[in-house]
Amino acid sequence: MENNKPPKETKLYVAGHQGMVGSAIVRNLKSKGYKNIITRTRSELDLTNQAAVQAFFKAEQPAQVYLAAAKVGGIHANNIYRGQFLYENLMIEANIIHAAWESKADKLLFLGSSCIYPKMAPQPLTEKSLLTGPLEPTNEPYAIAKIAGIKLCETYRDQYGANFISAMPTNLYGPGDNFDLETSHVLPALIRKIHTAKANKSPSVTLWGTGSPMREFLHVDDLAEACVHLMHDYNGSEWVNVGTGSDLSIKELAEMICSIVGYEGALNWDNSKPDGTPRKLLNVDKINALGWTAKIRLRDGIEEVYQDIKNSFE
Ligand code: GFB
Repeated sequence: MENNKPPKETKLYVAGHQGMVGSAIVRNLKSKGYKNIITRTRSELDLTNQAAVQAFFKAEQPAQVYLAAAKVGGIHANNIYRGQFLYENLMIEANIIHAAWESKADKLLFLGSSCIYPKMAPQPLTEKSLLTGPLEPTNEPYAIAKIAGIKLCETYRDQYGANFISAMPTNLYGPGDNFDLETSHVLPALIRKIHTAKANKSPSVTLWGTGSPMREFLHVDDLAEACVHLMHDYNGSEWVNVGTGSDLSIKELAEMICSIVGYEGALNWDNSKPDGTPRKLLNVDKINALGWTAKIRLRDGIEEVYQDIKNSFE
């Protein structure tokens, strides 16, 4: 294992610093003493605008780039805004990766997603299963964009010798999550729905799908630690899975959230809504061997998120 830990004054650019992932990476870097972190809000820099991104990199010349900017959402948003998810993610990745190479950044970390793997690939999903079969249709556009990002890092390494690496996180949750019921991921949606059902004394709460799909959830602070670890210690061409190594059904997740919230009503399942992929548990042998493992227990992480957010629902 190599070690590229940069000096604390190294210029670091975190793209997407206002999002759940980017803000966790900034917190992690600051906690480690990094002082020269540059960021731009969406109104200051439109990452889908190639000329603007090129001008930004030319002026700032960051040494290391964390590419955490993306258009993201849960199963419904992925399925409805299919064109936007493909276009915006392709543009953001292509603009940043190309500009980072042009401005001679020493290193770049690209954030992908576990949905890049084929729907029916053997579980747990190893890095080797990429491009071995068809994707889950509900998030195929997002997955194709993320696969393109991985391939940009891989091919810029092959052709130009750029030290660009990729991490593939599983489903994430944590502070700064999106709690909008139309566009959010399942975990924040369930927290909100179950909290509201309790507050309204509703006898039941309706969740989407059958409850049988299996999902793995990683706290974003664990992901941020993994990202910084990979930036410092990993220089390989192959992308690296980042997860906890264990999963549970959506029904089990809902029951855990009911017990945290203190809701005792019934769970109804709306089968007109999609289940999505039946399972996407990541094999995390590779990142574990590189010296990182997830630390935050799911129940502890959800309790923390719930304490932080519950007063803002009213
Ligand atoms: O997190 P999620 O929206 O997306 O979870 P994916 C979807 C699963 O949770 C499905 C069930 O099985 C849904 O039927 N579910 C139950 C709900 N109730 C709800 C609810 O109220 N809201 C939501 N959102 N789901 C995502 C991709 O897939 O995985 C992204 O959309 C990304 O692209 C992410 O890759 C990692 O886990 O299916």
